[in-house]
Amino acid sequence: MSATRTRTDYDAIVIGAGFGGIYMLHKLRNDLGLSVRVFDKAGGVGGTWYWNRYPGALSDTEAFVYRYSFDKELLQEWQLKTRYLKQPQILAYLEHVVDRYDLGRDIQFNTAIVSATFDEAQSIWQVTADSGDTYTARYLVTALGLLSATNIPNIPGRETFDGELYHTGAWPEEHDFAGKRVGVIGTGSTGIQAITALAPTVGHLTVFQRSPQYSVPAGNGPLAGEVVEAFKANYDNIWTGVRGSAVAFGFSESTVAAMAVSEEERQRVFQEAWDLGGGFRFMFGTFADIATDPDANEAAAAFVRGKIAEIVKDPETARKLTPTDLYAKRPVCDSGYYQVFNRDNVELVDIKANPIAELTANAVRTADGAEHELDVLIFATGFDAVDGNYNRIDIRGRSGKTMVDHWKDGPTSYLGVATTGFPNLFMISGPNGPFANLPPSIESQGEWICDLVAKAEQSGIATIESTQEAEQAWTADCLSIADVTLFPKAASWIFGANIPGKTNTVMFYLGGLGNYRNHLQAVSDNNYEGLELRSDAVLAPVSETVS
Ligand code: FAD
Ligand code: NA7
Repeated sequence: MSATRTRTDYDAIVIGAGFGGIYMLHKLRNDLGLSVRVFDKAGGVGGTWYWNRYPGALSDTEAFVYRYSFDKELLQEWQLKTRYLKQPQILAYLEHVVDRYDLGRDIQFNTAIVSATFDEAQSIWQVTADSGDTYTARYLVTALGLLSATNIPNIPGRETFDGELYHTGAWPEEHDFAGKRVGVIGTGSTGIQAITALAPTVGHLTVFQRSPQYSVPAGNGPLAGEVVEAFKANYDNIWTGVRGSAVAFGFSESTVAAMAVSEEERQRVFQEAWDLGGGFRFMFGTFADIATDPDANEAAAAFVRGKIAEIVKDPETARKLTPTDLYAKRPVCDSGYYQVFNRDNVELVDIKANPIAELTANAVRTADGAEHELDVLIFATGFDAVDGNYNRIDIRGRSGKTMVDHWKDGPTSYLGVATTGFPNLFMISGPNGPFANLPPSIESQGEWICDLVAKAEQSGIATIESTQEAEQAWTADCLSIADVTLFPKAASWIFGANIPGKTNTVMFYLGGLGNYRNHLQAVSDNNYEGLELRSDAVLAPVSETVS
């Protein structure tokens, strides 16, 4: 086929150098022998773990499965010392993988991609960087990150604030908060981690809480040598279990309904999970229906409320910290979060009851007129999740149609990896991909995409594109699965509810990684049904810049 093709700069362009982009570069370049260029606006690899350097930043997937599974030797070599990994450790791991596979020479940093246009005449993608430079490729892989586009609320007076102002997802290299008056807005997973780590290190900490959280202990700590050895001896089984499970967190998910056991047994199971630690484990390892049955959900929620009452000494603070709604956001865990509010230097402001009115030069002023004076204000206000980074790039597919227009009623996809009208564009963790531990989910998608590209290369297929029917059917499936759960009833980023004006819609396949992988397998076994593989389009030539 190559004789009939005209040259592109690369066979494939990958945007993003986190877990997803690194894996795609390895697969496409090292396994398929394609020429690949990765672009990232960051100054280094790591994605999430490059940007989120705030104090306390930690993966709450346990370390033994928060990693790639493909390199069996590395699984044996890597020193696991603690149950969870802190941000610097995850960054060091990803940097090591990049070095180990000599990937760095094909990654270009400090380069934001601002547009990507599909040239229908030649069946190639042209991407443009913020420098104005353009690059062409036959395949475009978007590994833009599902929790990456920061959400900074447009609070009146933001620009007048004279102190230090940070978002946790764009954390500065250096900071010194010793003795300072620090404020944190947001009590999601990130806020909880940051607040817990900051409290003992700052002068005064003011926590601005809109929604109280159900949080359970993470249970972090050193791993005994025998535990690590057992992981290493059993990795094949571990990964088989992870890939076949729902949330893919490396623990056995419960099959027992919460209301099928006695009250005493329920409390025992909750207490055991509380003592063991882990947010996903508490929601999915205790009983099978915490996320689906209102009574089961309330039982779990009531257990956590009871713990808050036990831990927090001041009754009024405890009341403010106690959620009363469903336990149906991404489950979170902590390293002593509720305990922090027993400290003399920590103050809780309930901004649901008493909203932030404005920022002044040196304070957050709340609706009651109180001025909370600060030297530092930290936004732990989350992300424009899933499609956020897509909307920040001018992506144009067939007939010049923009992705923004295609997704105007909410982002959709076929299997989380492809979307109609955007041929040869493959998404890692695109809309309606699995809601699960991300590394095995990313590997599942990456392997599947790589197999598909290999098939295209071997068979002279010029374009791969999902059909509208397949995309609609996948979206409908995702919606109906979500409706079986309680998650749509809680306002969170999982449905886009955290961003004012964003369409509230399903953005994940909540059917579990195991079922998702079965779908991928069935589609490829069925000659990639739902995708149109066309060889009749004009063939773009194989790139000559093979690395
Ligand atoms: P990312 O790591 O987000 O990488 C995307 C990259 O794309 C970024 O480096 C970004 O700079 C780049 N990019 C985006 N747009 C452009 C552009 N236009 N031009 C150039 N570059 C661009 N997941 C779990 O499974 N378990 C956890 O415990 C867990 N903890 C988390 C904790 C935090 C604080 C956060 C924020 C996320 C956490 N996640 C967790 C989710 C985490 O994002 C994923 O696990 C994983 O790191 C995602 O990898 P990725 O490569 O898909 O995306
Ligand atoms: P989340 O889970 O979206 O949490 C953001 C927090 O910020 C949450 O408490 C929000 O309150 C709060 N928030 C958001 N916007 C505002 C405004 N405008 N005013 C006040 N408070 C606000 O983000 P995280 O970074 O904690 O976690 C995201 C994922 O990343 C997490 O699950 C991990 O996987 C890593 P709300 O609840 O909306 O009332």
